[in-house]
Amino acid sequence: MISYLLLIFVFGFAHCERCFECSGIDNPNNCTTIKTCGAEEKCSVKQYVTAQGNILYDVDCLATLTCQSLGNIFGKRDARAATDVTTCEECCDGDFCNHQGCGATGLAPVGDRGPLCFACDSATGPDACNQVVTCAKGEECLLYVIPELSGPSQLVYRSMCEPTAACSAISSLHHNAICAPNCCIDDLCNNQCASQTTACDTANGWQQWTDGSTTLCVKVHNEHQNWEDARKTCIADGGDLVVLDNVDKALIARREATADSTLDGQSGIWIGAKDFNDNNQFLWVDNTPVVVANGDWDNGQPNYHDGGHEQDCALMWGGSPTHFQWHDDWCEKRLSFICEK
Ligand SMILES: [Ca+2]
Ligand SMILES: [Ca+2]
Repeated sequence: MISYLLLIFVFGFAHCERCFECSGIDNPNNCTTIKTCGAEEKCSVKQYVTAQGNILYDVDCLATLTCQSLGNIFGKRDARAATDVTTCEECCDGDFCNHQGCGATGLAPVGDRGPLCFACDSATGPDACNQVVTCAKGEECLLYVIPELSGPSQLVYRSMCEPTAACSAISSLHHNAICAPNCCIDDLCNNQCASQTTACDTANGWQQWTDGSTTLCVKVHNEHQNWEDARKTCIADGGDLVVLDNVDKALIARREATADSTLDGQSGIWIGAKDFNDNNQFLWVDNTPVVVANGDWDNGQPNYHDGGHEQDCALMWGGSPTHFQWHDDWCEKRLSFICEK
C-alpha cells in the first residue's frame, strides 16, 4: 500500500500520454505496441520513403518542443538511414491518437470492428501490458487474474479478446477479491479491474487473508469463549464464525494461524462448523454441509464424542502434527476463535 501511495505521489500529478510505438510499418493502424510517454512528450507519426521507394511509418512519442517546431522538415534526409526521405511528421493530442496521421487512415470506426484491447498472456499489473490487438466484431476486451501463476504477494494478469459469452464464462470462473475480472467493450478498456463489491474493510481488527485467488475477510479473537458465545461475538460484530468450505480457504486459515505468533491457539481455535442436529453431520454456520473431501480434518477426526462428552463443535487444533488441522471437541471449551464477514 505504501509503495502504491508513493507511485501516486510521484506520477499522479503529471498526465503522461500513452501512444503507439512501432517503426517501419506500412500503416500506423497496424501497430500493436504501446508505451507511456514522458511528461513533456506527445504521440507522433512520421512518414518516410525508403531508397527502394516504399512508403513507411514510424509511430512513437516525441518531445513537445520538437512537435512545436515541426513543419519545415519535409524533404530532409532522415537521420535513421541516410537514404530515407522524411515526407511528413505530425504530433497529435490524446492517448493512442497516433494510430493515424500523415494522411494514413486510422482504425475503422468502432461500429465496423471489435474493440481495440490489451492482449498479454501474463503481466505483473492490470496496466502493465503493452501489446494491443483489434478484436473481431462480437468480441469484448477481457482482463483477469491467472490463479495458477499468482501468489500472495504478486498477482499475474491476462488480457485478451473474447466473444461475449466466453468473456462472461471466464469471468465467473476467475473471481478474485483483489481484482474482479473485467469484460468491457470500449477501446483499451481492459487495463483495470472491474469494480469490487466485496472489499474487506480492515478497520477495527478485521484483516484480509488471501492466496491470490481466494480471500477471507476475518478477525482473530484471542479472548477465550465457548463456541456459542464466540459465535454471538462474531454476529454482534457484523459477521459469523469463519466458514472454510473449500480447500483453499482451509489452507489459508492454517497458514495464517501458523504464522501468527500472537495467536493463543495451542488448545484450539473455534471455526464455524457444528454438529447442529447431533446426527454426526457437521454443518457450517451458513447451513451448508461440511464436505469431507473439501475439509481439513486431522487424522481420526471427527470422532464425534470422547470420554462421555459429545464433540459437536469444530476447531483448528494448534497441537496437530500438521498445525491447525481440524478436530471436533466439546462446545463448552473456552478458546480463541476466528470471525468472518
Ligand atoms: Ca454429536
Ligand atoms: Ca474429536
